[in-house]
Amino acid sequence: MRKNLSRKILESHLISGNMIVGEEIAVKVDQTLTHDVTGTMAYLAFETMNIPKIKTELSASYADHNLLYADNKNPDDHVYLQSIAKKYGLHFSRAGNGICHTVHFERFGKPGQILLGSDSHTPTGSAIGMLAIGAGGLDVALAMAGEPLYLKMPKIVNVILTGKLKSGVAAKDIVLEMLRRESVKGGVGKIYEYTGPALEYLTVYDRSTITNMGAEMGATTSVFPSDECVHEFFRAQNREKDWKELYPDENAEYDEVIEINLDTLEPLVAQPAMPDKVCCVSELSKIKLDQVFIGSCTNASYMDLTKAARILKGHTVHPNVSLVIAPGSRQIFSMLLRDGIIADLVSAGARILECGCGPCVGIGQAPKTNGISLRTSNRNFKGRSGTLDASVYLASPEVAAISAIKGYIANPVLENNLEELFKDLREPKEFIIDDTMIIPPEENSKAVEIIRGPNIKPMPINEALPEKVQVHVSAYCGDNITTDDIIPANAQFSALRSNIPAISEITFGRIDPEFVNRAKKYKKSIIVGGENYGQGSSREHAAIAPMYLGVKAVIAKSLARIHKNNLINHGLVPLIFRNKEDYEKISQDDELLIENFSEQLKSRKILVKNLTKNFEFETYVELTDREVEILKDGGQLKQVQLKNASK
Ligand code: MIC
Ligand code: SF4
Repeated sequence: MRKNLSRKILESHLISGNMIVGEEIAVKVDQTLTHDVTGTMAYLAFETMNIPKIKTELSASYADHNLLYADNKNPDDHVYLQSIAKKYGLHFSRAGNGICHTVHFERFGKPGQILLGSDSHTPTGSAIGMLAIGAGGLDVALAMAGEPLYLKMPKIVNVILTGKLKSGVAAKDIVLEMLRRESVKGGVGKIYEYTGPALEYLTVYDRSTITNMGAEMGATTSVFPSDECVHEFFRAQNREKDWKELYPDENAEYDEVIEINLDTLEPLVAQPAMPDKVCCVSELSKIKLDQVFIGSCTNASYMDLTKAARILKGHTVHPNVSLVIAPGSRQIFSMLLRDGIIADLVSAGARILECGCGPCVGIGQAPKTNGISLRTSNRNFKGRSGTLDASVYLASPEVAAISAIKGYIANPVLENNLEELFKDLREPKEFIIDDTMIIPPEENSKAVEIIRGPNIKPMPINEALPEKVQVHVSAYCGDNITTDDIIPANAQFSALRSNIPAISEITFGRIDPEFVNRAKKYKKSIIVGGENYGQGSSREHAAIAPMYLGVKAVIAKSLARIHKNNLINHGLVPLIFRNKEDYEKISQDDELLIENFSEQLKSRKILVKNLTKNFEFETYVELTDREVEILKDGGQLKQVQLKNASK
């Protein structure tokens, strides 16, 4: 068999299973990453495992999301994470050092390795020829404890890129084109593997924009080969020893093929409020803007911001627009400062934020009432910017910069001097290397004390699966419900990530403010969802908080990969409608009954009685035997507890 790159990496890490599409495989994890909004839960879980040191080759913990210190919560969490890193042998990237995904591939990623991260955009790292995969915090904790990663063998889809982008069209437009074609659920169960002659024109940062937003299609990951361009990048990072060449075999076999001719691409934009609502900028009427944000783990590289600066130089941001910019990492920030680019941005009226996630996830810089914001980030879900009535568009830094000047969403290709403006721009040959904001692991850490602030509450653990579940429908949701809908993120809510009792109070808060009272009234309940339930962020709070409020299971038309795993990990049964029409027959507050739950789970066919409407319908589960056992025990942590108790 002529092997593709993804298969080669998976095979070299295979611990068990057959690499047949859809079958469960277990692979060794070399590296992990966590950050401050998923890390606390991951380490609270890790602490319960009683393991003296992490067992991965390298694990890194980042402080990059919760950077606003409005009260004690975020700084307390950062102190906790730093003490955990010291105790268990992790690298700790301090607040100010940059966004986890960017810093990780700059300083730690290695071609050919497997990285597991408790963030849905972990695939960003696959830009350098590693397989970087997003997961819930508990999966990452287990990987740090030396457990393999279990995943369904994905389909490997070859995306062949031909042609060349014209000036003003960017890597962002390639991935927006993918979203236009594939939709927010088109990537579920797939790895997109990029090849083709156009790769020679795409830098590592361009590639990282594309691998980053593979997450928006629900893909397991997206990967590029480790070619000469990646080699150059490792040289520039002074990490040549970590580089190795990695390509798919010639004429490698793939499960599907997609071709994109870059000559034909135009600047694209994702319209509110889904990343796949993509159209050409030129199709839009002049949409007036209140805010432009250039930043996030998708598009905050040296070249992204340099191109924006070139466009902005000599102009002032439109009087009605607030332009905010956050460099992706301290390395990028330092180089932009050195080369006078920040000065150009500031002269044009840009507001510079610290290196971190910030506005991308509603942590500061919310738009005004009914505000219209254009962003280079990756998600434009309703409410994610911090206000429910905002309309958020997603586009490249080039579109963002020209639009910030004009005051409406504008097409940079129509600016006839762009080619000239970008003519001499090259990725730097050397980067500023300064790891002083990364605290390396400590050798002798036995005496290290874990420091816990008052906001850090223990991880709640589920009960064993009840045999009879007689529950009410506490939430009845439509299609494409995101984990942002289930657990909203913004400056205020993200500060509650280490406190499940507190954060559970905002479950579904933005879309269904009565949910929490309803769930509490029913004590035990079930959620009904449409297609692609739980898409988006990896936040396992979207499983833990409902579990804490007594939710026993979710019945949906289909489920997003990471969220489904999070449900299983925390003991909530992920049921799928056998006949999608049955979804319509159920209403909120209906009383449902499932009997002989564990027996039915084993058969994978679960009959549910609707006691309110007096009919029965069939659901099924796509679970391995291992997952059935986890659910019967009440989740992974409960299972570990049971195993420890029987020793
Ligand atoms: C996001 O982009 O939504 C986040 C915040 O980075 C999340 C992590 C989380 O909310 O726990 C993600 O992408 O997984
Ligand atoms: Fe941070 Fe936004 Fe990237 Fe999530 S998507 S890691 S919030 S920058």
